[in-house]
Amino acid sequence: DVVPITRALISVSDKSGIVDLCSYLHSRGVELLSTGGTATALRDAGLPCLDVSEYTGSPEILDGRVKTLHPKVHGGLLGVRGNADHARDMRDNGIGLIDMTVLNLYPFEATVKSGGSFEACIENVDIGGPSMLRSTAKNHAFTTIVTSPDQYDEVRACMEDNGGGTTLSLRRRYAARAFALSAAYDSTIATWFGRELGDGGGGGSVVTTRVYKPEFPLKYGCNPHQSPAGISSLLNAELPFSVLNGTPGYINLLDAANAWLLVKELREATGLAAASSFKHVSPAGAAVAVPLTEVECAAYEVTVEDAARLTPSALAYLRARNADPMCSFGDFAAVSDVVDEGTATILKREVSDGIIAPGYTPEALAILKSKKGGKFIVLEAKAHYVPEPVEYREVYGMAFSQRRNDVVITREHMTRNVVTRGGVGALSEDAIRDMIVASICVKYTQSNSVGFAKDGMMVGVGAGQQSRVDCVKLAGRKVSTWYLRQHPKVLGLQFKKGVKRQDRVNARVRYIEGDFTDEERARWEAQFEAVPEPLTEAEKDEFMKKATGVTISSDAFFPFRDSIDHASKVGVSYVAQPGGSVQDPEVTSCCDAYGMVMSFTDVRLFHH
Ligand code: 93A
Repeated sequence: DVVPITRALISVSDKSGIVDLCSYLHSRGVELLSTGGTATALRDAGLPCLDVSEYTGSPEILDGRVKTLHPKVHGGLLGVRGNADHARDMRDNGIGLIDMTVLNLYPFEATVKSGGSFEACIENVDIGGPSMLRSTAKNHAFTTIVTSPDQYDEVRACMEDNGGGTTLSLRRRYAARAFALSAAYDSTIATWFGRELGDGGGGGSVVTTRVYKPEFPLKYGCNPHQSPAGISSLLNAELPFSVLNGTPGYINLLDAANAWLLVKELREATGLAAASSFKHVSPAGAAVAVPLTEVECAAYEVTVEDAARLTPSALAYLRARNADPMCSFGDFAAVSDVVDEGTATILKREVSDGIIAPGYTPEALAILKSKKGGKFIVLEAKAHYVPEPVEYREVYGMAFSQRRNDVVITREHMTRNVVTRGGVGALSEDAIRDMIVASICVKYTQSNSVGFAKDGMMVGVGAGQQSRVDCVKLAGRKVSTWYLRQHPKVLGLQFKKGVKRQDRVNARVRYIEGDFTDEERARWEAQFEAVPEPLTEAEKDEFMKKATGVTISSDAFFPFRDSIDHASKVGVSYVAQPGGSVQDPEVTSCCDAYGMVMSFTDVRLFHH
């Protein structure tokens, strides 16, 4: 399998590392052929090399457009060793064998990114490079194609171990990478061309191609029978995170991507540390670091030791996880800031699948790695990752493309068109913050969605309902539950020792709901030291009368006033929605009647 290298053709635009590699090749007695700029670089470093033009007997012509496109180059690369007919053809035409090509292509993408003119971009479409790349890769049984400086060390090591030759396995791997590079190069050109012709890269008459490189296989997709499954990144890009611990699954990664974007945007919009808790690709909770009240500390079971650990990240996480702790069971969490020991300690006791954050202190990482018998998923988000502006997905054989939802939600959206009576003057700073928090939250919630926020924290998220009013009812029920978890009777529940954390969470919710069957009641009561007094409807209503200052944000307009009527029952004072319904005037006067302040943001935030 080992083929010795006797002659190599070197033609690189990116010249990093090339002198080192060629010094090595020279030291092994390899004859170097090279093109214009590359030859100059090698000679400047004192390495002997033969110009391709001299080798072929044909000068570089047409401003370099034709330099290696010659039978002496391609014949030398494509000739099958040991084939008598090929040997004869080569002899008759004065063609010698070339065993290796070291090459990288004209920087087309960099030219586009640096704002090069149409003509400059076209001039940077490499023709001779991809031709040599394909010839060498096709004939990989005998020839070695090296396409990136990150391969130079490995090539050198392989030659060193194999008496100056390369192995078939290395040549095959490099050939596969070369073809992928060639495909990605053409794909980039095709996509750019499409955009230049005005199709936005997203349809029209011009073909848009994408080339992905597999990153890692997934155990299965949405369900165990959906195998194989995997995760890929664009060939010229990278994944937006790295895996520090555990094996993420398909839904974990969908959760992680959305959860991370949500906290990143919350952080940027409010300047506060943020956290989110995702289940089935919608947030169960999300929050920014606002201090807790004493009653909240009791309701969220914050211990005296916890109180000492409440860094901004820990605070944001505690709030996000305690918006709807029943739904957050087995969640995927995201934190906007470096995760510290305090946050990790508080997270460790929750039942959770994983976390994504921009970094971890060594202490925090050690704590998280020990969770779930070592299987807790820890992802490190690349904070400065910038995705392509157009995103794609496939469903039932159709490829959908759209511009990413890159709208930046700001206070401007909340303040420029306050349509209710008091105008913008009726909005407090806290209300503006909560409108932003709730709107960013619905941006990453499956539609239809509404979100209720209070004190920088989501206190009820309604996701994936076909009617808006159902969404409001569902999320409104969560707001009531959140409030009633702070009722003295709930705080006073005396659990027996040994009742687990999540069972306590669920038992409190059932106490608030109160609709037990006889069977269920007996089992529920068994968890307490003494049978709790019921929490009556009258007591709940009385307590909820104190609810106020809640914000609701909706991902699209309210088509009827019914949603506002329902929202009024859970203390809503502020409303953010895009507006644009024929019933806007009725909805506005309804808000006025309840004394609510409503902003039209003019941005619809559907998410699927
Ligand atoms: O202009 S080309 O399309 N025509 C060619 O015949 C050719 N041969 C090599 N581009 C060609 N190349 C490319 O030149 C290589 O792919 C490489 O990127 C670059 C190296 O040029 P130089 O050695 O002059 O810096």
